[in-house]
Amino acid sequence: MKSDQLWIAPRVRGAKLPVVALESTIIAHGMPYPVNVETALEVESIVAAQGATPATLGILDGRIIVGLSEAEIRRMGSEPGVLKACERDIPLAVAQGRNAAVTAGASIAIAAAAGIRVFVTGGIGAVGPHASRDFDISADLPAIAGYPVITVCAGAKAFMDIGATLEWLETQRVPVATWGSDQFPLFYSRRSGFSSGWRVDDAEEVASVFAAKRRLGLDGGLLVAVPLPEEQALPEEVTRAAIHGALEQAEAAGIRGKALTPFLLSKIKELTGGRSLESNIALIKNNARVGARIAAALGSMDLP
Ligand code: PSU
Ligand code: MN
Repeated sequence: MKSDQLWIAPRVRGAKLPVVALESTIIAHGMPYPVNVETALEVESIVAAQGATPATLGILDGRIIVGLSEAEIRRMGSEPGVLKACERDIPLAVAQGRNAAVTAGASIAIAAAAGIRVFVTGGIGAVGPHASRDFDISADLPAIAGYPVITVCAGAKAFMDIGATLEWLETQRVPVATWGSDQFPLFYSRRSGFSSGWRVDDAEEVASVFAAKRRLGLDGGLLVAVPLPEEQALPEEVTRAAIHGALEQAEAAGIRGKALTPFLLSKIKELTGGRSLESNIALIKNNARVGARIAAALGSMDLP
């Protein structure tokens, strides 16, 4: 993607502080209004409070915007008909002058074009629960593997196939760190039963491995999975029961493709009596804190 095709907000273009990119699918399709808008604005404040500059990404009227204003975030979160754009949908949204929220993968592509090195989301899309039969592997994964951006998340969304996702990331040369834990998290819950093999306890270590990857001339990104603090996480059995119920309902209703993730998120919310949404809000804020610290650590390094 060419950087001259982006609308970079002046406060992002002129930023003296390191920039952290944020996505908008979580706003338009991942959470209900108005908590979606409130959360997006709070996440921006958290990034700013940690000494970094937040830049929420999205497409409005066909323009790819790096650094949505508060009013633009509100549009994203409340207007009907906002597309969910993964990377392949960006040209369509631009050519047709559409409003589109960008997924993690699309955000990573835009961040790379804008020269932003750190991207924060809630949970990435990954190898789907029936991938061996329906080939549903999120376009988030090849973006993480292909662009020089560090993605900070709470793991893959809980209904993904975590084991297969970690295998995919290894095949595609993505270093995967787990933050302060030996286990890869399960989005709303702290433990998935899988290890990534690399535990980190500080932002400098993440930054130094990314810097080494750049100096070695190796393309692509790095994934950091941050488990929620115990007090805010859902017990693993609550998450697993809700996933099971939600997947059954999706199957019965024949939900497929890009509609699946928003459907499952909202069913899981119903099945947990709203607790999953609370965890989702807590985890994105937690990830923002970690992402801003990594951006600050990177900011003091010389990166090729
Ligand atoms: N994280 C959340 N909620 C979300 C998403 C991430 O906490 O809704 C979005 C991201 O934009 C991610 C997308 O890219 O879900 C994945 O969709 P799919 O599984 O269809 O690729
Ligand atoms: Mn998918």
